[in-house]
Amino acid sequence: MWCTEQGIDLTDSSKVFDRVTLLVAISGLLVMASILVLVVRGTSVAEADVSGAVAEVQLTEFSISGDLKVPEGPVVLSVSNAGTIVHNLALVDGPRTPDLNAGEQARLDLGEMEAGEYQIICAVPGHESSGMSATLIVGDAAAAAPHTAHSASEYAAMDMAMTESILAFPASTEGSGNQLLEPNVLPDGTMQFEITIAISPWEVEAGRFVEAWTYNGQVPGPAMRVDDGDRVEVTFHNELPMGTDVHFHGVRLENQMDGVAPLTQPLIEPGDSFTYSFVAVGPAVSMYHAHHHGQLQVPNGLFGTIVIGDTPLPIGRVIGGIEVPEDLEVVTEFPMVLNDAGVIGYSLNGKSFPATEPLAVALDDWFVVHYYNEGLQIHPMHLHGFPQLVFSKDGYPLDEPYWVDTLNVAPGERYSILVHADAPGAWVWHCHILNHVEREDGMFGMVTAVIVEP
Ligand SMILES: [Cu+2]
Repeated sequence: MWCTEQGIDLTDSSKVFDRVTLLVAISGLLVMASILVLVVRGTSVAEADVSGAVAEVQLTEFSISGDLKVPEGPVVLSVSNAGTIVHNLALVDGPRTPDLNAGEQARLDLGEMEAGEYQIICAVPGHESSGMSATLIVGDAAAAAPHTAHSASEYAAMDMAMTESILAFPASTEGSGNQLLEPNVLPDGTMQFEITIAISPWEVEAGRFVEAWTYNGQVPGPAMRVDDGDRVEVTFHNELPMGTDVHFHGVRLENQMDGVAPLTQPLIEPGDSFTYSFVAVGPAVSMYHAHHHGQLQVPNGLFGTIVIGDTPLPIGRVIGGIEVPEDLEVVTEFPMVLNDAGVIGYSLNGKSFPATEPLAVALDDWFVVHYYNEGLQIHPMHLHGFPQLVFSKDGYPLDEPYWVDTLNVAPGERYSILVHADAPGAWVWHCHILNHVEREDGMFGMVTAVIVEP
């Protein structure tokens, strides 16, 4: 008898009664618990189905997607980081999730919300301007559809804003980047440069100052120009609140000068200095920028250009039926450094339109532009009026130069182009991703112009 084996004496009737009572009680509890689970599950499913108040939102590089239309009332976002790097989700001027590593989730309780459009962004520096911005529509979707919501007076205001923003060009601002840095020439001919890295105010557009991360207080940092074969020493003094390093992107040098802490050198700690030395190998059209936390430091302003020697031009050749004269003189070499993130945002040479610098030339001049993309996105650079002859990629002269009117420049890439200014006028020059250059309050960002005097 199993009960006896378990030590219960079946001959004792009171003990048997106790045991039965206990079993009944346990069974009852289990049934109650099951009912409770069903009720709870039923309630939560009903809430999601009927009110839609818990919306699923996914974060990736660099977009925000998911259920971005929710009913009026209490709104809770279930936020998942489906990307590969850290993101968060913030209601502009409202609550935000903690930083979420790849694969992590969090709930963002936005409380009671009235019908309308609300902006939600990733607040990690640089991510909003890279595309992590979306509109959360609360309530009647029809009331919030962006292209039907404008009244005639709102369209008229948009017309005026666009006109005014364009007429403000070129707006003057404090500071300009790419200033030629004079070397100290040592007795043995070494070209010695000194650069201080610090956070300094930078006027991106008229009246809008940001806390930029700068080389010698400029964005882009000072331009360095050396000859093929020069011995070069560049000393960087770190006055940032964090460590940094400097990678010479596109310059041939020894591994220990490659600027990748802690792999090739120790981190340059705050208050410390580091000297990079190399023998310049040209021709090169190159950049220098932070490598350590580049996702933060570079978009915020830590980038500059270094050109070694002269890249040969395809003079005296006929390319695509167009002759490039043997005796042409290049009137200027214009650096065009692209950025799209961080505190600087969409910009050309550290400035946002209408504060961008126009390029002024005379009729029939030939000029060279070096494009450098230090941003996080591709930018198809379109010049009105003139074809661009691409003669060098990443500083390497092309055997087969080619003509374009729009040139796609990816992050890290450099292209060198030759232009013949053979028609007078103010010719707009801009990235052709239209929301990199225009928004409801007018033209901004990656636009400038070539102004050809007759
Ligand atoms: Cu662009």
